[in-house]
Amino acid sequence: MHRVRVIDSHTEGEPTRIVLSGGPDLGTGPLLARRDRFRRDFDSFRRALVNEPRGSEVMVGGLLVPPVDPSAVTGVIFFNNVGYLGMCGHGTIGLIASLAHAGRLSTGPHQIETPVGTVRAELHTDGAVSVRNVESRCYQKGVVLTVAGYGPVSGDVAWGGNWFFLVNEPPVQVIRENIGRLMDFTKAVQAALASAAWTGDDGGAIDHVEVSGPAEGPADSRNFVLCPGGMYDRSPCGTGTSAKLAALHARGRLRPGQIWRQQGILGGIFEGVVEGRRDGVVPTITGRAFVTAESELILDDRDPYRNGFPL
Ligand code: PYC
Repeated sequence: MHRVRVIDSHTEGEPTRIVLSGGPDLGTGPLLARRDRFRRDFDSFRRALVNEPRGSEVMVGGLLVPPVDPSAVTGVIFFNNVGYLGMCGHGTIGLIASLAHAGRLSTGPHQIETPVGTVRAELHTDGAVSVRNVESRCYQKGVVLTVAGYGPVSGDVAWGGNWFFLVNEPPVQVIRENIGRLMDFTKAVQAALASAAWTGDDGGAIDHVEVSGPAEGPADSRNFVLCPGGMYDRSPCGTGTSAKLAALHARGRLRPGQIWRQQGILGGIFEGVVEGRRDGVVPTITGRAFVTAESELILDDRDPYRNGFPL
């Protein structure tokens, strides 16, 4: 019997499961190397934590690891139903809410190390969390991808802690009633990206697809984000919003300091703002998370589904 202590939360509807104890020991050194070790030696732990029957395909996990720089509150490696993430915006908001719930941090700014860089997260007195993300950039503007069943689709390729293809004029209206059609379209885009073997400027796979359209109420835009494991983000997606802000800035549609309210497909809003940089922007995303459970998971060696269902 192996026991794992976790705190679950959701950020604008998107779930996060933070592993407080019972996770694999990944040793020391850069977080990118520790992420590779996680993938190589402990991938069954990832599957056990986030997939059914203990989790759900949409859940993002976060394994806490000792930071390289002791002034950081923690390091974290985010993972999902199929693999590992660079950064995760909604997950970082969930992480801060979870650590505050566990009495491990209080209001104010905190440094968090991720495999793609250190981010700063500030817990505000009203419970909202602002995440100053890694530097984000628009790598390609207006590139055209041929998508089976849809024809040529124009989009921008941008980094916000993960790689995104941002569709410029989606053929499907971005409204909740269209989630099924948005899934079909973005999965076709994802397949086209994979078969074209397009990558970001660091060779990383462009594995997230984001479409945007007009929003309701006080937001500037509403999005729908398809994640690599074929699930859609219930929140406006922190790294997706960062990539979008980088693309807007590159197109001259967003000034440093100007507030952008990004709505997700379920209606939740992240507020974003950027600082200008030579090759991109540093985005800060603000949102809220709520703790939904603190529990101990049991991984029983006799259980045929100890590590989730066979693929
Ligand atoms: O909020 O950055 C995010 C995220 C990435 C994948 C799911 N959520």
